[in-house]
Amino acid sequence: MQDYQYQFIRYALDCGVLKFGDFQLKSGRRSPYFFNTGLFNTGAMLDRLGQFYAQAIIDAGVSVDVLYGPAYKGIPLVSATAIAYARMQSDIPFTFNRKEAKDHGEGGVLVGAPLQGRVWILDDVITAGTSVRESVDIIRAAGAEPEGVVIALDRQEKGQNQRSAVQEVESQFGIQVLPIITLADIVVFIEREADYADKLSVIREYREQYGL
Ligand code: OMP
Repeated sequence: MQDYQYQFIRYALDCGVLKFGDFQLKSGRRSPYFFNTGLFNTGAMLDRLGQFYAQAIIDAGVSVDVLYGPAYKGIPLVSATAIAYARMQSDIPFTFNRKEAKDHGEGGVLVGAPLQGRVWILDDVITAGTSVRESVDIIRAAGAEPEGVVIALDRQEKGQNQRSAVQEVESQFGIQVLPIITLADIVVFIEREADYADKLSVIREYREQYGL
């Protein structure tokens, strides 16, 4: 694990974004941990979050022409990441969508730069992988091709069949998934940090049940 990934886990814990407890997931699964990126909710936190996303993209060495943030949660993500990426690497365009199409003024569902070239989607978490499809459809409808999706956390869970949800997303849409961290990274962090040692057994049990 890279140093920035370790720092990201520590930062998520400090901000209350990564929590341990008993949580019901969108997929219906009950999880002993939850990652709520909506709690990166001050200007300084968002600034730092954008830097982590930009770092993950730079670290992967991928080429990006446009960043795309799906409404609603992706809108601050794409804004913060575009700012951080401009400071750290180069100035690139970004776009987001509206949930409701606008029938007056400039119209349409897309706001920002035209979608063209290598488009990277910015999302929060992949568990079962259901939320990526909509973004892929919107990008293709605009005549562009999604290249990949950057997420804060890959929970490394099974998807619809025996592969991981991320592998399913990658093969179904022909795109790359780039997580800042994975559940495996969180496990390494817990193993190293004595304060969280009591969380290890429940996380391991959960992994046995839903992980690969
Ligand atoms: P999938 O669409 O099943 O991959 O679930 C991902 C979505 O679940 C995210 O976009 C969140 O809305 C939510 N989620 C989290 O934000 N954090 C978690 O740790 C787990 C989930 C979840 O419900 O699975």
